[in-house]
Amino acid sequence: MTKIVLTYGTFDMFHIGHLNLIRRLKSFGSYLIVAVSTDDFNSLKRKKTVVPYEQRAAIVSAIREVDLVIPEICWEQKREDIRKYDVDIFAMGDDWAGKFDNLSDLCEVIYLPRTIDVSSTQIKILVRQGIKDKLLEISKVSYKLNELIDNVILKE
Ligand code: C2G
Repeated sequence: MTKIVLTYGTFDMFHIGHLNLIRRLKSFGSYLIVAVSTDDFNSLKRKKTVVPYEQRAAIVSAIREVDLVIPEICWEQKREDIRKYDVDIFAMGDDWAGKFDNLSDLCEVIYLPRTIDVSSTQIKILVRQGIKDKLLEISKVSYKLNELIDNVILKE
């Protein structure tokens, strides 16, 4: 008997936390639907993303465990999606624990532990820090070069 699982997310800068969740979700059912937040909806969520919706959706739909990707365009679509796709289990990471219990009249609602020490935000911070370190290195080299120009070349 087909058991249908549904989850929602931004899935920006796809990482192991997203993959762990998707793999765990597939163990609960035989058909996994992932609703990926559109760029417009992310603006509504006040969530800045790096990767545009089309690419985020393409990456998620390429994952073996994912059977269908749909766009998430608003908070309110969940009830309609659950009915439309005859969902048995609605699931999210536990940073959302309790937030969607109101859907439990339509289907089972479960929250799974997040993967610790990884998030799109952390990845962005690490990348920014790497760029800052590189720029600092470049400025030191250019300072040395200027000194060289002053001391050697201009002195002749
Ligand atoms: N997640 C996780 N472990 C992480 C990071 C994220 O398990 N280290 C889970 C989140 O709990 C969520 C899913 O991966 O269930 C997607 O996370 P985000 O892309 O951050 O999605 P979010 O912005 O929480 O959007 O209507 C619901 C929202 O669209 C959820």
